[in-house]
Amino acid sequence: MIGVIGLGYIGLPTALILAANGNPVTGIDYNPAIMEALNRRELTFREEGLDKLFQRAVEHGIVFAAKYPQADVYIISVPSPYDKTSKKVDVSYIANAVEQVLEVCPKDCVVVIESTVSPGSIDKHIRPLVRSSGKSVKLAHAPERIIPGSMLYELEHNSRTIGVDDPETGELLRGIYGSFCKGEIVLTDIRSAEMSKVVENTFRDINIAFANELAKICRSDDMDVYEIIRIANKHPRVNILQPGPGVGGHCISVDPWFLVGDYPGLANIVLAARKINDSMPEFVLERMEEIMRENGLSNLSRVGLYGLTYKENVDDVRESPTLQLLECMRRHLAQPLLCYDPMVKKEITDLQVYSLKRFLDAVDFVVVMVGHQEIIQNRDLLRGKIVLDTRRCLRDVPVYSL
Ligand code: SAJ
Repeated sequence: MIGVIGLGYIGLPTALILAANGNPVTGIDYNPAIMEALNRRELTFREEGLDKLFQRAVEHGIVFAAKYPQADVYIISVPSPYDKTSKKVDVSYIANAVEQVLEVCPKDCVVVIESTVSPGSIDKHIRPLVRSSGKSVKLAHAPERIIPGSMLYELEHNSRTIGVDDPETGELLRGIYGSFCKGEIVLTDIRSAEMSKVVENTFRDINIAFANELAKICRSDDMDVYEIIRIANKHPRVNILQPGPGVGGHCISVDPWFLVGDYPGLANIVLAARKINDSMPEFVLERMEEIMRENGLSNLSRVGLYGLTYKENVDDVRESPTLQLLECMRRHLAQPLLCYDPMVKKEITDLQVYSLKRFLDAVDFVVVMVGHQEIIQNRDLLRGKIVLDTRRCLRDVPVYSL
C-alpha cells in the first residue's frame, strides 16, 4: 500500500494517478476541509483532466483518511517554504509528516520525499529523525517536476529523478513511479536529486530575470523588448523567455532562495535574478503611473487589475505578481485597486468583483496581469479602455506594454 501525505497541488494528482494505475493508495491530509471535499468526491483545485483522473482513482478504490496508515511506501508532498529572514528551506512540515509516519510505519518501509528541499536537507534534518526512532526505514527523494496547467501530461511524460541510498530501493521505486510515468526514470543519490530539482527551477528564474531586465533596459531607451526577443530567439542557440509582471507560484519564486540561504557569497547570479524578478511588480506600478500621466488620469478608483493568479489558466494565487503589486501599493499607502480574476471565486483582496462585465464597467484603465484565455477571447471588450498588457497576450487591440 502507498500512503500519499499532503493532498495539495502535487500530492493529490500523484495519489490519483498512482491509484488510477492500479496501486492501492491512501491519501492523507491534516486539513479537514480537504478531506471532507475529497470524500464528497469534490476536487479542491482546478486542473485540466483532474476530474476524470479522480473518477478513475475512485473506481480503483482510492481511500482518503486523516489518520496515517500502515503502508509499504509513503510519499510526502507537503509544503517546503523558505524562511524569509534566513532564506533557508523550512523543513518543519516534512519533519512533522515523517515523525507521524515513524509512529505507525512497518519495518523496512520506504519514505519518499517529493517536496522540494535544498541539497543536504534530508541528511541534515530527516535522517536524524529516522535514526532516533530506531526503526529500519529507507529514505528517498523524488522531487516533483510537473507544471500547473499541464500537470497530468507532465506527470506521465516528464523524466523523473529518484534519489536513493541503495539500488534495491531505487528499483522498487522505479516500479512504482513506472506504473504511470512513461518518461525516463533516473536513479541517483539523494543529494544530487535535491540539488538538481532546485537547479532546474533556479535556471528558469534566472532566464525569466534576464527577460525582465531586458524589458527594463528596452523601456529606458524606447525599444520594443518583444520584437528584440523574437528576433534574438531565431538564433539557433538563443531561447530567451518572456518578460512579465513578476514571478509567482510556490516553486520558481521560492526554490532559488534555498541556494542563496545555503551558499551566501556563492549564489550571486541567483540572488540578482531573484531581486530583478521581485522588482517587477514595482516596475509595473511605475508603468501604470506613466500611462496615467500620459492620459491625464488621476483617479485610481477607475483603474483595475485583471488577474490574481500567479499565471494563466490556473487558480493558484500563491506569491502572485498581482498580490505582490497590491502589497507594494499598500507600502506606498496608495488606495487598493479593483481586481477581477475569472479563475478565483474566493475573496482574497479588499476590492474584488466576480464578473468581467462588472469589472470593465467600473474601470477606464485595465492592467492585464495574467493572460487567461477569458481575456484573450473577450479582448474586443477592451476597446475604448486604456490597457497595459504586462503579458503581451492581447493581439489586435491597442495596448501599452511593459
Ligand atoms: N513566467 C514569466 N515568463 C516566462 C515564464 C514564466 O514571467 O517566460 C512567470 C509565470 O507567469 C509565473 C512564474 O514565472 O508567475 C512561474 O511560472 P512557470 O510556468 O515558469 O513555472 P511554475 O512555477 O508553474 O512551475 C515550475 C516548473 N519548473 C520549471 O519549468 C523548471 C515545473 O516544472 C515545476 O514542477 C514547478 O515549478 C515546481 O513545482 O517546482
